[in-house]
Amino acid sequence: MSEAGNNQHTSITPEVDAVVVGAGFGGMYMAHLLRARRLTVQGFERGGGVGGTWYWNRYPGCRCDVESMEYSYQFSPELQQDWEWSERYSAQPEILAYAEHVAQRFDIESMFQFNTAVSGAAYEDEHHRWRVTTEQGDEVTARFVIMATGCLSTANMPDFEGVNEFSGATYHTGAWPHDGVDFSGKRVAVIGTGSSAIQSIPLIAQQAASLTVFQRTPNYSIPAQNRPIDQSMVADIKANYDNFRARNKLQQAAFGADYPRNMDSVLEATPEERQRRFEEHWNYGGFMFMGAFADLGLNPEANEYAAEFVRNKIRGIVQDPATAELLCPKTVIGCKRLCADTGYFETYNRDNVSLVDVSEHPIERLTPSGLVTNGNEYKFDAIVFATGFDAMTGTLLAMDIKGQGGRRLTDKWSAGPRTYLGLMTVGFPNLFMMTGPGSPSVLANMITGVEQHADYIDAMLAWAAEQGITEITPQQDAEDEWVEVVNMRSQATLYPSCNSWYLGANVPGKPRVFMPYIGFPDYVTRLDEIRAASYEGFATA
Ligand code: N01
Repeated sequence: MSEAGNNQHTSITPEVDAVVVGAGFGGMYMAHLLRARRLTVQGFERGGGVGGTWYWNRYPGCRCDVESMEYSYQFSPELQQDWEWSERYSAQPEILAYAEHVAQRFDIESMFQFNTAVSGAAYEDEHHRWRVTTEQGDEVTARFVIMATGCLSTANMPDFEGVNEFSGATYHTGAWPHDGVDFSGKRVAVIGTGSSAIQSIPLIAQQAASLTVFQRTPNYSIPAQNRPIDQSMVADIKANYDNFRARNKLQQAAFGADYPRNMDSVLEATPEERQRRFEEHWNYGGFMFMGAFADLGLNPEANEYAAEFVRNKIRGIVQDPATAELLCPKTVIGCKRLCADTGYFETYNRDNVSLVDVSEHPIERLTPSGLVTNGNEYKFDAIVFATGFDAMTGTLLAMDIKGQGGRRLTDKWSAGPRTYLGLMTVGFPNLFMMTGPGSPSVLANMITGVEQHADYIDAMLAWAAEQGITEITPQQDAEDEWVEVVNMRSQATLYPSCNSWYLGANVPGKPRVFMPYIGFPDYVTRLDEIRAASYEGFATA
C-alpha cells in the first residue's frame, strides 16, 4: 500500500491479544509472527507508513553503514533470494522501498493503524490486561503489549533561547520533509557533527550558497568506500545465505564476518606494520577500521594509535590547518559511534563551507535572522538540527506507561533504565520491549537484533499459552543482576570514557547509564539458556 493509502484513520479492534507499537523492522516482523500464531493484533504507527527510522530520516545522504547484504531480514529465504540491493551500503530510499515491499508481501499493513501515536498504556491488575490509548483518541485493551518503538526515534532538540523566533526554515534530520528540501541559493547552518550531519553536510554544501557547521565535539569518521554492489559477492552469498547469516551472528555486533579483522595487538606491531594495517582498513572503509588490531577498543594506549592515524588523515585532507585541527577529535576512537562518510572532511576545502567551534562558547540563542554564539550573530535562511536523539529510553518514557499499582515507568527509571534482558521490566507484566535498554540493540546489526527479539518473544508467548500462563514479569533479583551485568560489560571497554548518547550524555539532565549490552553472541547464548531453563528469572501467574 502506498503511503497515501495509509492516511485513513481506520477502525480498530477494541480487545485484542497483543498491541504492537511501531511499524519499523521490529514491529512489522513481530506482528507477522503473532498473527501466524493466530493471535489478534492491533498495531499502531506514528508515521504515515512502515519503515520506522527509514521512514523519518530522509535527509540528503542518509544511508545505512551496515552493508546491504547484512542489513536485511533473514526470516524468509525467498525474500532473501528475491530482493536486489544496488549499492554496498544502501541509501534510505532503497531501504524504505524494501520495508514497503516486505509490508506488502506479507500483508503487514492491514494489522496497523497509521498516523496514530500511542500516548499511554496502563496495566489493569484485576484483569491482567493493558489499556492502550492513542493521541488520536483510540482505546484498546490487550493481554500483551510489544513496544517496537526504536532506539533512535525521539529527536533531541536543544532548548535554545528564542528557538521559535527564527524566521527562516528549520529542520531536524530525523523528521525530514518527504518532498525534500532545496537549499539552492540559501545560507544554511548545520548544528551538530554526528553521523547524520556527517552524511548530509557534503550534499547540502554542494547545493547551498553557503554552509556553516556548528561543531561542539568533533567526530571520527572513516570513508565508507561506497560503490555499486559487487554482483559476484551477491551470488556467492545467495548461494549459501544461511551460512553467511550464521557466521555473522557469531560476531560481536552480528555483522562483518567476512571483513578483515586481526587478532594481534597494535602495541606489538612495528611502526611500519601499524601504518600499513591502518591504511589497509581505511581503504576497506567503514566500521571495520577498528578491526585493524584486536585491542583498539580495549586499551587506551592501543586506541591512541588508531586515533592519531585518523587525525593525520584529517590533517592531510583539510587544507586549512586551523580547520583541520578543529576537526580532529581528542577523545577515544570508537567511544562515540564511529561515523562512515563520503567526502566529509573534503567538504571543508570548499569556499562556501565554514566551521564554527561552539565547544567553549555554546550557541546562546536563535534570533529572527540566525543564531548567536560567542557574542556574534550568524545570519541564515535555514537551520538544520543534526542534534540526534533521546536514545533508547526517550520514546518509551514519552508515553505515559503505568504498570502494577499504577506505578509509572518514568518513576521507576528516574535514575536510568532497569530491565531484565532488555526485554521486560519488573512491575510491568506482559509488556515487552524490542531492542530495549540492556540488550545489544544499537551495538549490533539492528535487523538481526529485532528478529532475534521477535522470535524470542513469540516463543515465550507460545510457551505461556501452552502452560496456561496469563501473566509474565521478571523477578527482581534477576533484573538487578542483569543491570549489573550490562554495566560490568561496559566497564571492561573504553565506552564509558566519553559523553556519548549510549550513556545518555547528549540530553541535558538524563541519567548517565550505559544502556546497550555489549556482545551479541553472548547475549543470544544467555537467552537460549534462560529459555531452556523454562524462562528462568521470570515469574508467572
Ligand atoms: O546524532 P548524534 P546523529 N549545541 O547524537 C550535537 C544513528 N545513525 O543523528 O557530540 C551544539 O550522533 C552533538 O554534539 P556533542 C547512529 O547510531 C546511523 O548524528 O553531543 N551541538 C553531536 O555532534 C548515530 O550514532 C546512521 O557534543 C549539539 C550532534 O549534535 C545515531 O543515529 C546515520 C547540541 C548529534 O549527533 C545518532 O546520530 C545517521 C547543542 N545544544 C544516524 N546538541 C547510519 O547508519 C547536540 N549537538 C549511517
